[in-house]
Amino acid sequence: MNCKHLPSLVAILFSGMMSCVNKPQTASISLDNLIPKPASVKASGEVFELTTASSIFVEGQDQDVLRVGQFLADVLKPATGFALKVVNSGETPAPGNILLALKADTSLREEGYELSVTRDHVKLTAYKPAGLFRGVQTIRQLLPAEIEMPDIQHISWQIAGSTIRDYPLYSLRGGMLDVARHFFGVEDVKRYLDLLAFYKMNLLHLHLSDDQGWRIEIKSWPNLTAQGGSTEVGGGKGGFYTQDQYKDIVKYAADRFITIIPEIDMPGHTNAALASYPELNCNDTATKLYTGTEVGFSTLCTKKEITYKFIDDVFGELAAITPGPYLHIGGDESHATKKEDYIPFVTRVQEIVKKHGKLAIGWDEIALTKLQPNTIAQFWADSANSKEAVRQGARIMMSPANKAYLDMQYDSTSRLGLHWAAYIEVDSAYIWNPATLVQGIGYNNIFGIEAPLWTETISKMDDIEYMVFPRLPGYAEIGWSPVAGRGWDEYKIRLGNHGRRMKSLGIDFYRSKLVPWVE
Ligand code: TNX
Repeated sequence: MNCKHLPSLVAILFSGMMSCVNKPQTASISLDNLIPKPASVKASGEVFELTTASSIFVEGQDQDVLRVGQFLADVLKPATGFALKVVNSGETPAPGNILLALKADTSLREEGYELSVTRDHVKLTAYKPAGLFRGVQTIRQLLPAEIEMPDIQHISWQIAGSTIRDYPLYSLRGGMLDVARHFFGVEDVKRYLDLLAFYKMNLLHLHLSDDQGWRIEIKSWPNLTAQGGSTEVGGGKGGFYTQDQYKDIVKYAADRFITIIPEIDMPGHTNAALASYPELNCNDTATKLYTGTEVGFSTLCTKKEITYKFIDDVFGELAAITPGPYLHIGGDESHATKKEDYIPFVTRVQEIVKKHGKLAIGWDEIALTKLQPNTIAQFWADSANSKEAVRQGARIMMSPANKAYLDMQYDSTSRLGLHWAAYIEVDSAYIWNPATLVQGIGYNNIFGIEAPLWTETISKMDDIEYMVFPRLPGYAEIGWSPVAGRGWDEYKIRLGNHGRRMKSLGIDFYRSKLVPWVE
């Protein structure tokens, strides 16, 4: 390594302890660039080096822990070229190894973890396997950014010595992907799950139906996908997930400790269903498929009994393949449904969800109805609705459109996206606090935070990545990290340093001028 070319202050910090001669290549290691920022970090001043001789020791017999160990081995392999062994053993590992173990510290709850890195070891402990998985993401981010490259990098794999104790602020944090306006296949969804997991998010809401498309196989109503899944915005060929493919997505998510929340939007946003089955329409006539981007023109026929049989069948099949506790019922922008029809409809749909053993989530308009205990309202636009939901004892999923909508343009020059709610530059996306945004909705009322990506203007994975990055890491931090000790001026430095990491992950992110990118 050429000492003149140490890339950053942080590397210089550690260069005192490292020999500048005989080291392969630059290693920029730092404790200062983690996103989301951990609850507490103490530097030890030592450096651990991962080598081809390292192994990952896993304590105990928990299969999930073993799986997390294997996940770590798998993510470290491409760039290091090391075939790290996962060793299930009770013995104390010799120096140079990584250890993963559960411990009976309930204060770490579901997702917290402790990480100790010394010259001799990397020791990751948690109360639950999910905590180990979140901690594994920290290990990835403590290694040089090249660790995310898909091929072998000849550098030394050092980790800055530290003690980290970390846990999330909110228990649900994630994204929504609209696969209805444009369809995205299983591989795209898996990549999105990988990227959510990298930033310690634990929820993916899939918007599975809308005017332009029905995207999930329902065996008792096959025309929903045969007809309703056959197109998308712009008239492309659309698509849908078979139930087996959906189960594969759910499993892939569960392997990353991510919950899938499936949404069937109703009574509005239903043209794809109305075009597939004439009997769902009040006039018994199927509508035409729709490939435009207007909203608010469709409605299920709320007065017909067959409508509730349809919903019962759809939610019955969906509940059977969704292990997570939630079903999203939509409920937004039902401008074609009279208010006096909307209220009994949503009331009854909540009962159907309950009958199938699930909890209902709906966009904030559902607060106009009587909410079942434990129903969740998703705040997107109307604070009065959301306050009404709180008054009824519901909890709020925070997705304010003018702060958290990933389909909003960054500025007026953005090549993709809409701007009806706001232009959302990277600083604006970061500078807000879910617990103080709406008067009367505080920390204890908040169920989680979610950044939705609507896809009227987005038709391929590259476009998804351009809109999602670099805003998503900010949402991940808002959801995970304590408010004290972080702020835009220091965050933008950390984000800038993630430029190389995102690039290594193959993400073509928006290079906001507000961020000092290091690539
Ligand atoms: C509003 S947000 C919608 C969606 C659109 C989105 C576009 C919400 C609950 N409904 O149907 O896709 O705006 O930004």
